[in-house]
Amino acid sequence: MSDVQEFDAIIVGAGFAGVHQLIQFRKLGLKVRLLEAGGGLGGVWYWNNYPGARVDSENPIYQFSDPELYKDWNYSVKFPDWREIRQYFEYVDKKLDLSKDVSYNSRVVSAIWDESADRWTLTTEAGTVYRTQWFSLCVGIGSKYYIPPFKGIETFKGEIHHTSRWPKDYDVKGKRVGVVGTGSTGVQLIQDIAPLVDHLTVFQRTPNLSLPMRQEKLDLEEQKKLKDYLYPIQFGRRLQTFSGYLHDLDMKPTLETTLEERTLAYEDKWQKGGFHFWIGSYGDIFFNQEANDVAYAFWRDKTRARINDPEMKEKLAPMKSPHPFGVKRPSLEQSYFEVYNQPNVDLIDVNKNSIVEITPDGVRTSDGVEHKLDALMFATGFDMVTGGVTAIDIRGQDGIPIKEKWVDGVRSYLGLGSATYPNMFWIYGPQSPAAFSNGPSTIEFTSEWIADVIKHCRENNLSHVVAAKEAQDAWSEQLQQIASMGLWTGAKHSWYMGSNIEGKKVELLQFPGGVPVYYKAIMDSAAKGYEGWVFKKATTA
Ligand code: NA7
Repeated sequence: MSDVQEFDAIIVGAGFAGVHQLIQFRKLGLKVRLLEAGGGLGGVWYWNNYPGARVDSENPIYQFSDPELYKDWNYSVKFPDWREIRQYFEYVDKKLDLSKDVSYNSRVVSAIWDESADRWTLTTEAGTVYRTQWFSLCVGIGSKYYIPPFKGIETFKGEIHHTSRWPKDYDVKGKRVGVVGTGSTGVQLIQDIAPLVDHLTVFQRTPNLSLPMRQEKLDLEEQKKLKDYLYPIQFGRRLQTFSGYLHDLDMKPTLETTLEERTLAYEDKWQKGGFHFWIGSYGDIFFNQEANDVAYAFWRDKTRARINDPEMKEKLAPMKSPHPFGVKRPSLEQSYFEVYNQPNVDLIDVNKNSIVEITPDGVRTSDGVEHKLDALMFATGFDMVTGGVTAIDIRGQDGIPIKEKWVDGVRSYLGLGSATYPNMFWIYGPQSPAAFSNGPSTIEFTSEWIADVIKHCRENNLSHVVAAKEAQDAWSEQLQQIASMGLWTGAKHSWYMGSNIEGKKVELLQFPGGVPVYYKAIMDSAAKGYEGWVFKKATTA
């Protein structure tokens, strides 16, 4: 065991969460190491380099709120692409000299708790072993990609990839490209490559109820002026809105508005773009089907007007909603629907013509047609929210892997940790607001909460802290109870519910009560002496 590396704290994952956690742990004076599977900082922005990959959160709030960091950084657009976000991470890295505490290309495969020593042993794929008292999982919600087990997949002769492993510098110009999946990734990829390819064949299972992004250039001088007086207010505002954005849900019931009133409101949100029409509009779309139908009708009519062919209109924006609007995550698009007016683009509805097999030359559908392709790209998503956690063999006090524990459903307390897994926390993971919120908004206060509880342990000679089972059961049940009031189950396949992955337990995986309620819940627990958490006294002072 001589080459075991000892640390106070190990962080796994170097996206927004891991980087913030590293900064916090340094402030505490911990001897800390961040282990990252990729070759750079950025998390999803390190891996997702497909053409068109860009964030759907709008700036200035898709960055850290520390004035020392934002004072010298300026995004060029409201919704930056992966390149610019990676530049942002490089900037933060340089400014804070982060990489000296990071081990890249280090994928953690197991984490085993040693109760007698109150320490975790983490092992990487390459066999490097680390021991640590504190263990923070910052693996994000989309780190384990998913390709459905299509027959014949190994026989395809052309380029075949999941979108999160897009081949570097792969040029689609003049190629016949197939894309399976029309989630957020598919929409971004399709609209970007459609003007370049020779032919595009899109395989769609569920139409994406995408919203107009309305991208904007950000003026440098204007940004500089706003930093002094407006940014602090905007960053503060993130804790007061349902999703940690600057806009908020309107809690007035849709059907209590007049037709004129709501049409004006809808039009306003539509013109503002981004998520305004979704999580900046009437909140009852999430639990009132009638209200939801009204919002869907507005979306549908706006969208159909952009599509020329009547059959295409019905495939992309059907008269009857494929599922309640907004219970699957809408993508933000810029020219997505116009793509389908191009003569070189086919849209295959796999509900009517399912994918029977992948052949050496393309994809055969159930109508017998072989769609000839040079490249086949799977925009088929991820084992979202839980996949990054359960991919690691994590064993706590009873030695049972967390993957097994969660077969019948996620169990967590406050979306921060789980009973029998002491000193292990996660940020932006299962049963937290995660992707129901702007990432950095939730990440920052959660990361601070974890640093605070560690500080509390160190000041009070406590060697470990673990979620109490009763508190965990109450939290998990309350979450599913709130979920049951909503329309979430109205979508057949949805990563929000885990129903995008065959055999995965169907349940809401994120906390649906909004950022302010979540923030209050975790802060209340801390204020009441960390109610719901159990501490162990250290044997030595
Ligand atoms: P998503 O949103 O899970 O989208 C995956 C897409 O792949 C979606 O359109 C699926 O259809 C489709 N899919 C999955 N399996 C199949 C099969 N077997 N046949 C045909 N089509 C299939 O993943 P993304 O990467 O787009 O986005 C993930 C999140 O990352 C995103 O929401 C952001 O928060 C960032 P379905 O809709 O399930 O019918």
